[in-house]
Amino acid sequence: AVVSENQKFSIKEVFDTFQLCVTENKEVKIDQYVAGWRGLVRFLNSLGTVFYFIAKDAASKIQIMVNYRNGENGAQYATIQSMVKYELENDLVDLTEKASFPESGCRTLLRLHRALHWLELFLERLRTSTEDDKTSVMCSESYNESLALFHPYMIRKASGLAFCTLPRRYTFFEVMNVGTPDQVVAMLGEALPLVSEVYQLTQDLYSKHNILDIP
Ligand code: 1PZ
Repeated sequence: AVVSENQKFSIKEVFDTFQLCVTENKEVKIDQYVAGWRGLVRFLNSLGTVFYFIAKDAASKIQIMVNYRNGENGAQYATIQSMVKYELENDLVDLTEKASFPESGCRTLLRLHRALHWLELFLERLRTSTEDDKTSVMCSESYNESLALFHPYMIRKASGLAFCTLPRRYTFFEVMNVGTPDQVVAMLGEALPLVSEVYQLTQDLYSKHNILDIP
């Protein structure tokens, strides 16, 4: 029992991974970014099969990034900064409409990046919530302020239905496997600035290169 307790997945590992993303000169390492996302997908899958369509899309985007890293130009994909430079300089990104590069690294990572903004908003709501607050409401409010702006009606509808199945706050905190609700709140307080930093560094980079609207 002790062994399985120890091996039980904790959401804290995910945030530790995001912390490892940022290099000394404030670049974002793709291996760690992707590893952080893997953990999030794992957590999402533990919430139930209704989230399968979301987890599946995230997993396929993670795979695209892993394939770039393992490919012949893998070294160019070491950080988000080096990837953006490489893909833009070599015209490997469809900037205005989908054409030759429907799965460019820049485009794929932008999808995950937008989802990271949702995560940031959601975790902040969780952190400042009280016992009777509903996770489904916190989740959909965060979604409506972020990802929903980029999603068509059908996806918004399906997401809304999935959110309704989220467990209540107490159970949700238990699934996070960090400890008591107080410990979860404390952990969120430490983790959020890390997620925010990764989000902001990426946002600034994409904004500087004017690639926040890659189709
Ligand atoms: C705790 C509850 C988790 C709720 C997750 C909230 C996010 C809802 C996102 C719904 C995505 C639905 C499926 C696919 C959508 C894709 O069309 C888009 C755009 O990609 P494109 O079609 O342009 O290739 N994909 C995305 O926006 C990426 C979505 C990633 C979602 C990751 C959620 C991570 C959850 C972490 C849990 C703590």
